[in-house]
Amino acid sequence: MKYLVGIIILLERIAPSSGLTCCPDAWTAFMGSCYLFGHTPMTFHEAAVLCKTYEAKLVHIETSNENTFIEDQLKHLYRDSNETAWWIGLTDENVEGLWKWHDTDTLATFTDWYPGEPSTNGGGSNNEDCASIYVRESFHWNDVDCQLYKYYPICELGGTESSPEVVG
Ligand SMILES: [Ca+2]
Ligand SMILES: [Ca+2]
Ligand SMILES: [Ca+2]
Repeated sequence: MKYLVGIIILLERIAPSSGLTCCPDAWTAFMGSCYLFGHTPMTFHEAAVLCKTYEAKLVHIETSNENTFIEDQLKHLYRDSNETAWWIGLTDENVEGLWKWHDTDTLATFTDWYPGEPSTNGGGSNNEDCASIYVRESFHWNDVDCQLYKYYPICELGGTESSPEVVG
């Protein structure tokens, strides 16, 4: 019995709060991923590079739950820091109108575009290839020029892109 208790204590030390996502300082856990909300505005590609330095990615929002979580966090940031626009890792830079998650080349299945967005899918005179979340569009998504604007990065660590097949 003593040994068993010892082993359990040891396991707790190796894997603290097992079952919960363990995030680095300043990152926020949600459903198996960790998120970092950057406070320096930058271009889409700068944001993607920044996330990579953390071995993370510019956030992939794949579900309505994840979208609601992000939206709630951004509402707090807007209220507390007056930040107004953020990059998410979605782009149609490669093929106009094909919105893919940056880094993995996976087509977006869940989206939360603001009405009328994305606005340059047809290849208008503007070049709006990167997705953002903007306060003025009620925290819904909008495609904008990737280089012209400096928005805040949202990095995501973990999260399974190729989630294991559900057997059954
Ligand atoms: Ca995700
Ligand atoms: Ca576009
Ligand atoms: Ca747009």
